[in-house]
Amino acid sequence: MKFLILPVVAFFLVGCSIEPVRPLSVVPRPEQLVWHEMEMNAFVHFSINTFTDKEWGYGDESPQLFAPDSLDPDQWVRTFKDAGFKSVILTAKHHDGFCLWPTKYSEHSVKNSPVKTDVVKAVSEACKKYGLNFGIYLSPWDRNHAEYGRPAYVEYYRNQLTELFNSYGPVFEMWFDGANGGDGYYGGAREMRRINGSVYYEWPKTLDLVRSFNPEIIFFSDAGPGVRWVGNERGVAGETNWNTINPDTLFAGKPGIEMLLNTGSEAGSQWIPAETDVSIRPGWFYHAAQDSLVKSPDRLFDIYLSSVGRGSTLLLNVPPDRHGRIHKQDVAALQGFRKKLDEAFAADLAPKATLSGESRGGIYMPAGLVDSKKETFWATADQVTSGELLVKWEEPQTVKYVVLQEPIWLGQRVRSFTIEGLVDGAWTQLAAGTTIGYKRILKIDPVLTDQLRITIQDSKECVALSSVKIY
Ligand code: FUL
Repeated sequence: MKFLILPVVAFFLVGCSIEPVRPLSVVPRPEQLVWHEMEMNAFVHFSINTFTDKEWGYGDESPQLFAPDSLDPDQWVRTFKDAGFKSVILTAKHHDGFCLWPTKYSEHSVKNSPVKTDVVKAVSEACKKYGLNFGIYLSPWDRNHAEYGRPAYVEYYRNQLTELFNSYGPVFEMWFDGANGGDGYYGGAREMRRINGSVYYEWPKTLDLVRSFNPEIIFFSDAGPGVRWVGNERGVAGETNWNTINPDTLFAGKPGIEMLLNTGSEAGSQWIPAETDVSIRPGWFYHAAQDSLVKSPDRLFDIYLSSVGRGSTLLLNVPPDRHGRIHKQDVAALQGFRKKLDEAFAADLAPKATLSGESRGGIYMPAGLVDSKKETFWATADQVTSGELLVKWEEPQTVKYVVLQEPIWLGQRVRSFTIEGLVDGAWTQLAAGTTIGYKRILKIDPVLTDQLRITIQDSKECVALSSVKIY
């Protein structure tokens, strides 16, 4: 009996003496954590523009023009699933006002097209079939609607949200596009209608309405509140990328706003991470003339490194063609991209190394970086805001990528770090960076080494890393 009890008591005493790492004042909500873990989502721009070769329809296009001859949302979602995407966000309505579902609030919809298929339903069902989350883009700017710019349109917009959430849930992310170019058809008025977006749409009321359908929904808009725009459409998150930002500093037209969105702010009052939206083609919609301009697997891999690899989430747009299918050029690019991901991150070298470094002990030892348990990770004692981690192999290894993660459920803390390798007996810097956040992928010139030194030079509070992977 004694033998059993003593180790248990000893473990209990040691365990008790180690204070858990305190969370910072700004941390993600549980649904934001889930969003971070998704890493790659697909965006689908499909509308009447697909058939008129436009990016922004004027709003006067006849629904008769919407005529895919072999519409196949199952093929879209299967393609995304195979490529590793975790969700699909669909343009249920773009700026031209054409609705991809048979809404009862407008005649400008698929119900008056030759096809009649409820595309929103078909995509949401394919998502269920393949185990992907489903998200909705519903353009606030509507160039078709006669009442746009007046209170009746805001009511129409809310009615549509209610209809969508009641018919096609669950919806994990709601995408509110900030664009408003002014002129449009507007029920035949054909005029300029400028609005003050933050006042006109009465967003707080609309968000409350949507939350009544799904309290955990992630809202995208340039300024959040769920996730923010990354500040460009090139697929590039900030090398410094704080998940925190002050939302009241984010207003359209503010000088430098794109840069601020790109980097976030270290002292930000809210957790509003950057979502990196970019298209696989030059345009957001399909244009046959761009078939030869589909981004290559190499280019997509670079975008992955500059988005997911910088602690952001990638939202890659892949627009279906006029047949209603993902074009073979795009399918091939996605397959090549998947292959590159699988090859680059095939075998993690970290678990076969010995990891050492000063820690606060208990469940916070370096070994916790390579186990799959979330609650064990590497952390230093309180007040110790820098630290060194030594990674040592018995045999030299060729290293090409280092992947670091912070336990962001406790906030984001790392301000700067370096990675060095022992090459020909001397420590050589291989990479350096500022923020880590949910994930940071460092691509390094392939190097043969039996030791790496990862130094967290500066951290907001005690150092904490949740995972290290080496390829
Ligand atoms: C922009 C829109 O104007 C584009 O057409 C596209 O939908 C892009 C994702 O957002 O603001």
